[in-house]
Amino acid sequence: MPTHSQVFTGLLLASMLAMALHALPTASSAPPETNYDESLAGSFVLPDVLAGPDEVPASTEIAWKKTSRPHQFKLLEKYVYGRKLPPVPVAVVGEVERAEVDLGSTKGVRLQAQLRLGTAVDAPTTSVLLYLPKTTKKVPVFLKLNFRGNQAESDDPGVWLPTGWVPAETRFEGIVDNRATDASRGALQRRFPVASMVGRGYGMATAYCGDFFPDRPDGRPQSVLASLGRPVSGELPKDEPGAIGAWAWGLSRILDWLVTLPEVDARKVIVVGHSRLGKTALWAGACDERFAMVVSNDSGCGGAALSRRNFGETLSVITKRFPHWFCPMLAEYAGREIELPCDQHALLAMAAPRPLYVASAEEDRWADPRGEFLAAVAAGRAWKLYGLTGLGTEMMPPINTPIGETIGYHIRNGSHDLLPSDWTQFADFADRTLLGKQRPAAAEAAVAPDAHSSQLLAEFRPDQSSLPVAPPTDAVLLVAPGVEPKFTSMAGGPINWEIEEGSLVATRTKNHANHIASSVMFEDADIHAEFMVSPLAHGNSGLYIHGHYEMQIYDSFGVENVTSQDEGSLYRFAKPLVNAARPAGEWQVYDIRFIAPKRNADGSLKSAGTLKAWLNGQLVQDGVTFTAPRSPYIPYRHGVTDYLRGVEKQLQATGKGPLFLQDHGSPTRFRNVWIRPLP
Ligand code: GTR
Repeated sequence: MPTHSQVFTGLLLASMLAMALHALPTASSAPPETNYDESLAGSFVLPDVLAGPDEVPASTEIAWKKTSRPHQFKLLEKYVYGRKLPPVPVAVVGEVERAEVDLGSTKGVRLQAQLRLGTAVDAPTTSVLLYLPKTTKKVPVFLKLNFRGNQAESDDPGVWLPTGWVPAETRFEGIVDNRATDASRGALQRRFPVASMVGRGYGMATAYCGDFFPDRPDGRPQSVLASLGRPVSGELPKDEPGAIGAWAWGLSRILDWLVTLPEVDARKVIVVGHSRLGKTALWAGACDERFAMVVSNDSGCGGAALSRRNFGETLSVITKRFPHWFCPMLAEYAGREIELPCDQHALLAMAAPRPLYVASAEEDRWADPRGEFLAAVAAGRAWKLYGLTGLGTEMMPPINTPIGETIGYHIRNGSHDLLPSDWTQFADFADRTLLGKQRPAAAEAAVAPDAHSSQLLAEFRPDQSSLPVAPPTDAVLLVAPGVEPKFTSMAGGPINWEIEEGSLVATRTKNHANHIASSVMFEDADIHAEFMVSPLAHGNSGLYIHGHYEMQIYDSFGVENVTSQDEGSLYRFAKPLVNAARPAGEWQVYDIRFIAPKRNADGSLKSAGTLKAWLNGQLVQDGVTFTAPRSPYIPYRHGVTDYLRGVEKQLQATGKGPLFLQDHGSPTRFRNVWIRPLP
């Protein structure tokens, strides 16, 4: 399955999106004119994110740092968030309160501090809640603002209640007359999974956003802005910061304090935010490069999503409903986003070269997941200047499949929220990018195949001298003359691939998920398949062994520099040793000896998988090893059904799985497909 075809990329995105669009309800709060039609969102040219004041794009890291980044930052100040606010001295009022706390299976330390922001006696204050692992080492810390007070983030009865105004909503209990009460404790703790994160070695810090700017259109006089000498009434300068500017400033002031703590690794504080506070986290990361990593969760319009896409929430809607969030200039571009000198990919690019994580949710169309993804793609050029890979792909991944190198991205199932499963991804990403831990897959890759397998592979020399090959007597025939094909559809029912002249022809579908799965399950096996590629859709198909590892079928005849996406490759693992592909329209043959990865009873890896493959009489794979699947299109992810979920569970439990013949939009023919399970 190649990624180098643009047409294919577009088709896949469009079809994935089409599926998502049909499956989901429209947001109830959406005004009637809200667009959820992808065909009306699509075509625009983004401003050049690398451009400097003279329009010249930076081509080096230095030019970016010195010229283009400051220019893009100024555009974001002027048109979106207002001018960055200056720092003030931060001091703890009284003492930091410390307490040992029980966090389920781990013990931790809870710190609470009231910080004075400025030197005046009546300077504003904020209360910071910080949980730390019990260790003598300096730890990385996640910092986020919250919507309803620290008490809502944790059911720990020792957490201080905020004393100021808190927004009340009927669906949110425990806020009485806009004041937090005990009944609101823990109401949002799903958004702040302290036990699991502290258990992983991270500190978790939070403060209430209303300490800096009460989140309402008339909140300005009660915000920190007056203490900073900013106007809080009357007509405001066009680039006057609003709530997001004040919240981002607040995050930096908390950071001022965090970096003084001996327990905190000052170079590893990660700013995180959800929704409007996700927009804020991104802006905070842009304003303050001391944040080591930036995480946006469902930040949408005015956050990670491109404003130029006319999809979900728009600038018209957001600047009317929340006039206090941005600078007054932004509202002037409502309805004429195309004229904005910057778009939100510039906001993401501000994080470069630091690790950036963008998270979306499938049902959160209001926040335009695809617009968030595309902004991350477009921002990647800034990382490239540093020799770093951002997302590493332009293809939106399937649901619940995190991707990326220095920019991470996932779209999970479910609705607009910040969930423990999102946090798991943030921590996995931070583990890798900030703490230098290996990806679990890479760690597994260090596990070698079973010693016995090299002997098994050495002995494997199939006869491919003339086609068709007669099956050995002990083979299980999956496709053979006079035999009902032993395959099911993705849903476990009858297949709809046609039989023509004794061979089975892949039925082409647009979303490339009409694979067929063998009803016979096996662990280690010899696999034989004869096939003929068609010139249509690059002849793309494949043998998806166990649904995890794909021996590629592709129209690669004559290709000089074959890659791990050409015929003969183990897709995304290893390119073929030689190009043995025959032209479209000729019968070809694969023989594969497949040794599956083996797991211990606790699920840990005992030995890696390996295989040897012959294609048309030539050796194309010789002992490639594999563990975690590498393709986001494996049948258990892309187009998955309940039946396949069951198959994957069985595979995990027994080590036995099916052989899939892949539909990739090309009418590939198959005949003489058999397997010989190895003892
Ligand atoms: C919505 C708003 C979004 C998002 C969200 C939130 O009402 O339209 O931009 O920020 O609130 O913060 O939960």
